[in-house]
Amino acid sequence: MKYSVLQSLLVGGIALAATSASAVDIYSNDFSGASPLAGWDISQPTGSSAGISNSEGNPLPSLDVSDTSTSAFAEADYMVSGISAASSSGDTLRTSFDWNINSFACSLSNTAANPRVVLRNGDSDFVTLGFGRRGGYPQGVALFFYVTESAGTVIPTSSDTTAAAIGYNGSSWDAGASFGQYDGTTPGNNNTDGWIHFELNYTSGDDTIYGTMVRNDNTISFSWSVTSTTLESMDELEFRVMSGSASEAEFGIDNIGISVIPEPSQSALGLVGGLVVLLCLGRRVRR
Ligand SMILES: [Ca+2]
Ligand SMILES: [Ca+2]
Repeated sequence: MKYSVLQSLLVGGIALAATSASAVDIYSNDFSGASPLAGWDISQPTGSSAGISNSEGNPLPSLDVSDTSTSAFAEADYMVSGISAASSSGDTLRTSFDWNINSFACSLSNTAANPRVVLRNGDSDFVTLGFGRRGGYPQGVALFFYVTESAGTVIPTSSDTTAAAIGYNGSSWDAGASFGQYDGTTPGNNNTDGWIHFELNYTSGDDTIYGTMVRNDNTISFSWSVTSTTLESMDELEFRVMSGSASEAEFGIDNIGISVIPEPSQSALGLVGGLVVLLCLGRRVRR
């Protein structure tokens, strides 16, 4: 009996040791703190705004962007530091957040004016997630989230749909990826079924970023080529939320989480494995 208690303690200790090598939190914000926008740089020219919403959130409150101007856009930026200090070769940077687009209106011909979240490394766009619309899809005009690098080429065209539209394979949409058709000239007529969860993973030194979009019960995977960099050299990662100049939109961001996932250490795994073997042997001997 004493032995099984000891065994339980040891197994618990090993489990703790194995999980303690998990994520190092760098930044998180559910916008419920006393100063939820501390450190954020907000730009909200006439007709657009970015600030805390106490009427929408997952749960309340959230960061809300409202843009009713067809010439201006709102922007909220946060410079995330501490990634380089927390990282070493092989580690993975994980960025996650929830996104809810309540309304969106944009001309089909507009090619650079969508609501989007941009991760920037230094002065360069690292990866962009946006919400846009485009003709030429199986169901005609389609709404979708897309992934690309730079905001300059944000709307996928009918020639690069497979590369950029999330959950589109060139002829059909994955479950949960299409947002259907609507009259894009009127804002306020597009509800995307609530909060959609995004997660982006980038392993130091890789040239691809991997993401998932979870909408209702559907998980849609995507990836995009990025300019290779190391997390050890990433002094600051800018988390940029913005609406589009020529478009109108109202959307929310919530539950931002940025963390570094250490590469599993071979020696640590070996140590855990060895302890488990010793425990099993001990159990046999004592029986
Ligand atoms: Ca919240
Ligand atoms: Ca605008």
